[in-house]
Amino acid sequence: MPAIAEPYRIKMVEPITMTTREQREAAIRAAGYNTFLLRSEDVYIDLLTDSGTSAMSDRQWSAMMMGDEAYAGARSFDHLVESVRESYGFPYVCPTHQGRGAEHLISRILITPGQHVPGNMYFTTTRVHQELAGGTFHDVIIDEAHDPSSLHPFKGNVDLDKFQALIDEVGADQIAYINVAVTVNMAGGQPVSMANIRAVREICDRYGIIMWSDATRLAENAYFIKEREDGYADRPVAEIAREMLSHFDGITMSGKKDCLVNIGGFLAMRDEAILTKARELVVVFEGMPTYGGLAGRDLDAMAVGLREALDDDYLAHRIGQVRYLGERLQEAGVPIVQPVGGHAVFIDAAAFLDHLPQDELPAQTLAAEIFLDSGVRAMERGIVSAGRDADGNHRHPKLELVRLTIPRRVYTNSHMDVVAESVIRVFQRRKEIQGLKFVYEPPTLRFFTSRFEPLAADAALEEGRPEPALAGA
Ligand code: P71
Repeated sequence: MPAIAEPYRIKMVEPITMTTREQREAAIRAAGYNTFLLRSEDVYIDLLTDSGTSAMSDRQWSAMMMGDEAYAGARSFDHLVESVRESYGFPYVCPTHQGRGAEHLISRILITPGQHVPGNMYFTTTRVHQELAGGTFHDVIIDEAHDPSSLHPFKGNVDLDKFQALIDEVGADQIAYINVAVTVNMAGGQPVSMANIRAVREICDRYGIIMWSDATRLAENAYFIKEREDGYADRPVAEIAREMLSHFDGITMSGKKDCLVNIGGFLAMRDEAILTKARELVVVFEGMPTYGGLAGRDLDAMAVGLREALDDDYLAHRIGQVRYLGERLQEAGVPIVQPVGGHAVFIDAAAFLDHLPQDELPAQTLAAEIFLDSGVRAMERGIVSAGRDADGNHRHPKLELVRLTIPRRVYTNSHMDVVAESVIRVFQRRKEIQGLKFVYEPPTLRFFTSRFEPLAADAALEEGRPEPALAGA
């Protein structure tokens, strides 16, 4: 493989701080062992998320300077609509402050309480809004998605039999819509094939079911289709993305990923009746239908960014960088979700810390340990993220993962080397690591603000030993 360098050069830099082990111990303790609660200043390499963390291009910054901040009728909105029409092929757009704003609106519009919403694996904010609207989420992703070692090239695919079985069970009229995520975040950034999208469309047409997409990482999905699906190798990614989206009735978009902006989102659709409803709701919850809670300059940055993200050279480097980190970890025997996905390397924390039962929160523990080792911040995607079911019990997801999420256009492969070395160091002393327990848990989306303590503190107390250094205060 020839080396792929960044298809851009650096015009502005942001210094980052390096910390001592002592400083990191104090920081993670103050954060209740939750990497969401760390102060960014205490973080060396921030792989918490690829959401809103992209570096914008000079073209985006100059578009921002031209933003139209009129309350109504701003031309920035027209720029976004033009860009979405051209790149995604949807005639109608309703901006929102970010992805979950769009999820809120579409859930209210399409779900009648009591209805069902199939999807290819859950996403936290998506499912919450479906449930708040009175819907019940059903996972219809293929089984391979739940198996970290399966090498299926399209682990995001919808299992057509599961989808059909749900239709047979509840009746097509009780299905509000199907939500197909491209790529699937919680499965490890795994793509959906064009053939699968077409097959889902056929079922939807047969039963009159609305086919929606969470298109948050659609550019990365299109790149995987180019790489892996017959007949697409010579097609520009932008064209593949257009074809993918041509099968959907509409999308929710978190612009913070594949629109390369720090804030923003939107709904886009073909049906004018859905647009009308979205406009009725957006004024209540977000802002005027022409700005949806964003500044004019944010709309302009998004209009430019969504085109840039569909560039073949950008994507080859982007996906290549994520893969580079994944391969370094794999060579050292660190268990990761395979194949490496589009936006992140997911460490299989259940296999990494196989001496910890899931109730001792292996992924939360591992994320804290990686931070302690090097100041690299990762994110828990396991039992803590999955929350509790309607009866108040922990959900036990099959995947117990730590996500090393790569921001777009921000870090170099030297940063990836530092990350790999740190994870490998922690791996080498994994047997010494003890789990965590909850000390504070909020009622919804608990991963954001929960606080934890090391179980080692309990054990030490019971045995009358002094607490280990990390467990105090
Ligand atoms: C990510 C995020 C941001 C996030 C959200 C919740 C918990 C932790 C971090 C956001 C997504 C997403 C998909 C597939 C919708 C949203 C919501 N992802 N769909 O991965 O990945 O978008 O953040 O703009 O509201 O770190 P929003």
